[in-house]
Amino acid sequence: MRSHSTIAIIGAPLDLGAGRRGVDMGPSALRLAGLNASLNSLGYAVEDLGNVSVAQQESVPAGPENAKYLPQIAKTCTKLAHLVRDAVVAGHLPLVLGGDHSVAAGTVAGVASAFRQRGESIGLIWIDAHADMNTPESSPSGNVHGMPLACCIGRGPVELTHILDYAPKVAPKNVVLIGIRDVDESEGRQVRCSGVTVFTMRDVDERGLRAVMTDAIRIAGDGTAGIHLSLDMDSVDPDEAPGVGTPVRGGMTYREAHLAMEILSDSDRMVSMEVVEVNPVLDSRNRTALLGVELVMSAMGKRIL
Ligand SMILES: [Mn+2]
Repeated sequence: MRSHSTIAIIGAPLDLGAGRRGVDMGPSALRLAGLNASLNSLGYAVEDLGNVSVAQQESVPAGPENAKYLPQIAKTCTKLAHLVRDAVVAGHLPLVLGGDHSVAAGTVAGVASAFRQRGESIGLIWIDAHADMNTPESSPSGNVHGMPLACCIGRGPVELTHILDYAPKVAPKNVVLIGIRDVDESEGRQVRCSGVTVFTMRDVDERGLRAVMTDAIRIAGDGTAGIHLSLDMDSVDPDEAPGVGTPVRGGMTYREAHLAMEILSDSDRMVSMEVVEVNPVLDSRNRTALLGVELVMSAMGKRIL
């Protein structure tokens, strides 16, 4: 018996947090890859809420050099947080389609806040090539998509840490970062003192994904009402997922990525999910979005047999 029968899809075509353009087409690419019908085929009712509105990059000032487009990103993330919270309160499983990874500040705020109203907390599994734990003070680029995990644990610009008026959204002891292989130097210091559990690609190589995911689910699930999965498509090796803004060699294989989703699905602890950083401009025949849909399917319970 599944704990959710309806999936609420919310597109967040945000590209203001990324250094390269095109990621705003991510939600279209994922829908075009057959997302909604695929979820239907697994037996879910799908409620597609469309896309949240996003400012057009050409029509707004870039704003602060160390956190570009911060006011506009905060506005979109706040709208997204409300939609996500309402979906959780309605008993649905929200599935957010990015957009660059800064949308996670909104998604996580919405999910966490819905459970907080019931006196409960959530855990967070963040699968990514990067740590996304920069702050405006540490960021070499000023691109906000390198900051959302820091925001979720209460570090960073108040416009993002305090969406829905409180922080942190998730306790660091319930946050697990998996798959990283490219960390900025000053960001690395912030990761090490954050209290977040990190499994780098070396851990995945040495211990295997089964062991890493088992630990991750235990840590993110410890004392929490459920787990949010934030899946950055750049976690997968660029050979399989070329359509991302910041590809890094040495990522998860096709099967490792599926296995991570299958193990999380088996746990029945996932309460919400997002897929981010699909960039059709950099992709080849939409294969990164097609893989994204496949991974969503595995996370939502599709089995080989
Ligand atoms: Mn990311």
